[in-house]
Amino acid sequence: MRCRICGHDGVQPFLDLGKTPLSDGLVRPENLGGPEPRYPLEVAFCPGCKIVHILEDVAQEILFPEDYPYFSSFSEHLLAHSRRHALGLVEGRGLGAGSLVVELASNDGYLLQNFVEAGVPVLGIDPAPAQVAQANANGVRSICEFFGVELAERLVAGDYGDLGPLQADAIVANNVCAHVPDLNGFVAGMKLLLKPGGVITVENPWVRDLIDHCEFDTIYHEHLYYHSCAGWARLAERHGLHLNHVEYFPDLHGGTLRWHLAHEPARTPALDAALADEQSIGLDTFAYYEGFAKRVEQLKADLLGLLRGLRAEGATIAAYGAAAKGSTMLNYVGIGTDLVDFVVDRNPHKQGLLMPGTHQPILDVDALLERRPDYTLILAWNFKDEIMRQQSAYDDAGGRFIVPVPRPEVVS
Ligand code: JHZ
Repeated sequence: MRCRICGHDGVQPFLDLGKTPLSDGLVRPENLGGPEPRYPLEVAFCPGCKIVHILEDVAQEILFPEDYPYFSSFSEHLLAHSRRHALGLVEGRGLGAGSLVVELASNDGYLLQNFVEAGVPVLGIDPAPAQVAQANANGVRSICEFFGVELAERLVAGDYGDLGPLQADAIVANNVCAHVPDLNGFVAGMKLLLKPGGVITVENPWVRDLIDHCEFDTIYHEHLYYHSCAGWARLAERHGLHLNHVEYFPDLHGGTLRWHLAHEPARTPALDAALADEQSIGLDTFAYYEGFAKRVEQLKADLLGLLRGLRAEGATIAAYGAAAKGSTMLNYVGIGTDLVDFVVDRNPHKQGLLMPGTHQPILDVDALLERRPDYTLILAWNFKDEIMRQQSAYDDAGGRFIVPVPRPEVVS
């Protein structure tokens, strides 16, 4: 019950999703029937630092094994968003051949490749070996490491391979600050690595959208924290950084904020407005989170009712997206192979494996047209527009989609 970030010993739980398997722990068919550990998944609000946490700490080596299957490059929407972000930094900060951009959790180089194209030197840092190998093969210089103060110290001192001493003009940390147990060490490391006058941008889904749109499935063991402006203002202050600006991307991952931090103060009216807005709705108080569990239970009942009803009528149902959030959805709601036959996903690293806990086989997306399930539950609902556009032939052939959040709905 002690907060990992500020040490407060009275964090307030508000949602218990029971024991679930690891969301990216896709099962090899040959291991079916073997042990598949489940871990408690309970969420709490910290009245000290205002950050929402899960209570369970699964070891990083277990959460992020060598064969971690998430590759960022399978969504056109995310690639386009990342390109705009990169080009915006190049132009806005005047980056060029003499600059350095460091990305933390750079995955397969999906974002940094835009800087490389623009002639800006980069360094990607990510603990997943296959993704780092892919990035390097694509010409995006990357190292395979977990980031924290120690690594930052080595990089700044020039004590890392032949990299030489370095500091960054821009540090990008997208969808990683939910994943790091020692978030204080991570932020302190970013501060060390940042040149005077440089900028840090951090993107993460906004906890307000999680709560308001019932995006409970984005809660899983990899995601230790659920972020807000109120939380980042305190974190930045604790580490002697300035939180200066925030941008909102409502259609990315269910609602994403991008925070801008620097050594120097340059606070914008947009940040002031966002902080005031969070305060006015009480996002920095426990009351905001109290009714959430009931709404999650209702969504579970509605989705189960819908799927069982369709099955009772003889309909066949598949799912789209072997996403980590898909695993929370299937396991918490209790959607086994009796309701959903198979899951499709474009990522070949996921195909041929089985969903954690519920064990639907993961197939190539062509299976939708080949097998023509009557309904397809979009587990990667954050990309629903892109997926439905891409699957227009399935739609034309009479297939229908089910979008599970903010409330289960059949669409076509
Ligand atoms: P996706 C990811 O979570 C990873 P996940 C991570 N845990 C994180 O923090 C959040 O994002 C923010 C597939 N797909 O990205 C690709 C298609 O097959 O929403 C993915 O397997 N065809 C670090 O795993 C999955 O769907 C498509 O056209 O919950 C989407 O997973 C598209 C667009 C995606 O999130």
